[in-house]
Amino acid sequence: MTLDLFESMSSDLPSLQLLAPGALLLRRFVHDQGAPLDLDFLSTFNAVTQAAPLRHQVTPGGLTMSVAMTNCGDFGWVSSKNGYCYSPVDPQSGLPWTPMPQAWRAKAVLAAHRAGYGGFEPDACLINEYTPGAKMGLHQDRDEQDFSQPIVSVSLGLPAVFLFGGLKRTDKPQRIGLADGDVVVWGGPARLAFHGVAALAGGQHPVWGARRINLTFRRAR
Ligand code: MD3
Ligand code: FE
Repeated sequence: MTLDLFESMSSDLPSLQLLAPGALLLRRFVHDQGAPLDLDFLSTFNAVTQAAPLRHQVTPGGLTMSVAMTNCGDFGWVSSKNGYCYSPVDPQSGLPWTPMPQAWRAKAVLAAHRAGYGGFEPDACLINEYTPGAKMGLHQDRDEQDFSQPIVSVSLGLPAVFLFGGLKRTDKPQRIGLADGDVVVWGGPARLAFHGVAALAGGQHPVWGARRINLTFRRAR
């Protein structure tokens, strides 16, 4: 069930949809402040991914992920045959991750605030790149220390179908379309929900090309 908290009659009112208790969708929130932002996001993204390139990580089970990932911020989420963890350095270079861009952090903190989560202090930003066919299986995000802090996700580029399940892996997931500029804040009872992303369809986005980028802002430590 999707509950519209604000009717979309006035274009000045932000769209804020409750997906489930604790999970709020802010449609096109990234674009609220005008057009140039798209290209700012792209050039910042290019700088961050040049410092720490996107890479296909290996799961503890030995499978290579179809989603390419990198990070910025004080900590980055890394996976290897030995397990998952948040690391202060990029294992590929041995260097610290690029600092979280201030403009990105501010957007994420503002979105969390709008969704009712004041005092969000992200210290990690995981960057996921989906090309056509890439997907993410149902999982929980439990590598963070403080589950009272939400996760803020920003979708850019091609649209995707997000799978939003319950607290048990077997709960049937809702399918939610997420498009360029959509932001979702996952906190409270939604924080430990199972979730995933269906295989990305093909297409071309005018700014991002044939891919979807997802940024997730987290409090890791
Ligand atoms: C719901 N990424 O990186 S973001 C991930 O679109 C991840 O790339 C997906 O799941 C993506 O871990 C989904 C939305 C998201 C992120 C974290 C959540 C939804 C969540 C944590 C709890 C519940
Ligand atoms: Fe996740």
